[in-house]
Amino acid sequence: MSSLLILNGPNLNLLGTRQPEVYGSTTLGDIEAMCVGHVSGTKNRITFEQSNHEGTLIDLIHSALGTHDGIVINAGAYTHTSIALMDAFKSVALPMIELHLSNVHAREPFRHKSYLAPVALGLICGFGAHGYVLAIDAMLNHLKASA
Ligand code: CA2
Repeated sequence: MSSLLILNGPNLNLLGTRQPEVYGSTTLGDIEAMCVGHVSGTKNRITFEQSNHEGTLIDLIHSALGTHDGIVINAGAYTHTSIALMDAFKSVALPMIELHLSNVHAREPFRHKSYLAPVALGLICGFGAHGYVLAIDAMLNHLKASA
């Protein structure tokens, strides 16, 4: 059995309500239900969180130690700016997957930089909401293989 923390950063609470041409029409609530449904019937568990605040995300990463086995994060724009989030992942040393709905490499150059990528197990981007399911499966597979 594995326990995963799925973290969502700034503005992702607005998913499905604005810019559907970029981010789709699925809400974050729909994505959470999809993730919960994906692990239901297994012994694996997920906790789904969203915050617009860098410090809150860092607190959640710290509290994952001893509680969760791996973290999937869509850090939103903090991906491209936050050394503090990178340090938090370095300090807890839990396996982490960086996730984006959009293909950040096909977008503006400032979205090509990630402070999280160097400390991530791997990256998933460009598959919209389905990326969350891909990330859960990738993390569960990694945890099983390294048990
Ligand atoms: O593609 C992704 O998942 C991103 O992490 C989304 C971030 C963006 O800054 C990253 O470069 C890529 C933005 C999230 C904003 O979400 C909104 C959703 C609906 C309406 C407005 C913003």
